[in-house]
Amino acid sequence: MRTHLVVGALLLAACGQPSGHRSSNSNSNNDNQDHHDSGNGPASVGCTTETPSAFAATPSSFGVPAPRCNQAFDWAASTSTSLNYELSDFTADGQPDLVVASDQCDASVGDSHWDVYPAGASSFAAQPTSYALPAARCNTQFDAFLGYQSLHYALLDLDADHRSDLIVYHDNCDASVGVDHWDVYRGGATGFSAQPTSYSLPAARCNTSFDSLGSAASPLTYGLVDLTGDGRADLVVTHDQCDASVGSDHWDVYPAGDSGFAAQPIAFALPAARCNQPFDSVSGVTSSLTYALVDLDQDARPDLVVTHDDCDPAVGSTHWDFYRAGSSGFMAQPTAYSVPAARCNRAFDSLASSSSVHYQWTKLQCGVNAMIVTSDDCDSAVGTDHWDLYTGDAHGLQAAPTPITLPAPRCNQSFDAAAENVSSLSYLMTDLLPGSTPDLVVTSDQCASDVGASHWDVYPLK
Ligand SMILES: [Ca+2]
Ligand SMILES: [Ca+2]
Ligand SMILES: [Ca+2]
Repeated sequence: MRTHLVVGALLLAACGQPSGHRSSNSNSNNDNQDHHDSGNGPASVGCTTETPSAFAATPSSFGVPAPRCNQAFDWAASTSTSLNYELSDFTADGQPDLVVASDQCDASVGDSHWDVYPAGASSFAAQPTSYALPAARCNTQFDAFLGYQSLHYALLDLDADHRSDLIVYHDNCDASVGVDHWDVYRGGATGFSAQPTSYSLPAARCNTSFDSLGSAASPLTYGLVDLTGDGRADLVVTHDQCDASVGSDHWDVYPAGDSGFAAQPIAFALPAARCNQPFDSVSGVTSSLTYALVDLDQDARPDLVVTHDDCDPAVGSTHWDFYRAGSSGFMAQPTAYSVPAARCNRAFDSLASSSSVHYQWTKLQCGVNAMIVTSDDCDSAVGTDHWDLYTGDAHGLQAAPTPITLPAPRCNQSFDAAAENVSSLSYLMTDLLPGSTPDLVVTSDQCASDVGASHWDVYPLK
């Protein structure tokens, strides 16, 4: 069963830096988890940026392990009952590895260990390496990448060492978890620590404890965002029903430290509300205002970016307004970030669009920001023979796009989206080969049965 789109895999690693854990967006819990990738530091010194112009015309073969439990590795992730796996970097070298969290044909996987197939130059290892798991707790095994039954857990690189840590943030059998601390099993070279470390939490606010990785619900809205720029996600309260100033003139930030979040928050200044909409969430799509946290000036702190404002039609049409993040808050006044003119009557007033024009905000090598247009209802060549790329600098996106030549369609399916998982062809853009440039990776092709069974086809971006 291939029903699992790895959205985070579209956000590509910065040059030479391992990407942080990419969260899986397929869970159906109500926590509104807001995982922010903390691995995108400033562009590396000496990193050379060249605007790419094409994917390779012919693919390279990248070996995948043999099918397990009658399930082929024919997509980037699977949550089927026979096999639960995903792409995630467990060797801290920046390349995503294939990690199996459960296998219906091998009960030890998900009980004592996960199986990791490290990625190499031209294949994943044929045989897996065991990655040790902590013992089950509250009658719950760690047999998935996140849990939300009696035990709530997820992967997050809490100590910024480029290895995912296993965070238990709620435990039906231990009421202290999620009240005064989270339990952290740190990720090491050969497994998670057998015993958890306590990671302290601030006191509950407005009768709400921090027993989730983020909440969009009243009375307390919070998320995990690295606002201090040290690579560790901080606990950020953006709305508090018991304190009206939070979400109106500042957010409360509890910086992440070695052994916990700070006990007392730092006030992080907010700009004034716009179009009657306060900035009371880490990202907002309301009827009047669309904004998100994006590091536009590449200083490792996410900036507050308004991409649409009903009260100012120029925003989203000629430019975005961004409020640069500093050490104690966002600037009070915005800076304009130019955006290209609308295409096919679709404005660039969002980070992604899947209507008449498909576009997606992304990161290229060296952490360069860019917008990729993968299809355009008014221009059929886009998505059949090329994508359009608008690269960004500190002031905005290019006004005119650079075409990126695509490989020829396969099995009658053209590459008209950044990721597609349909019956004839499955592909995604991710940084699979060593070298930190994005690759177009075909994981299955109904017209070529060996793809997904013995190898994936990889078209590097050049
Ligand atoms: Ca870690
Ligand atoms: Ca931080
Ligand atoms: Ca910034």
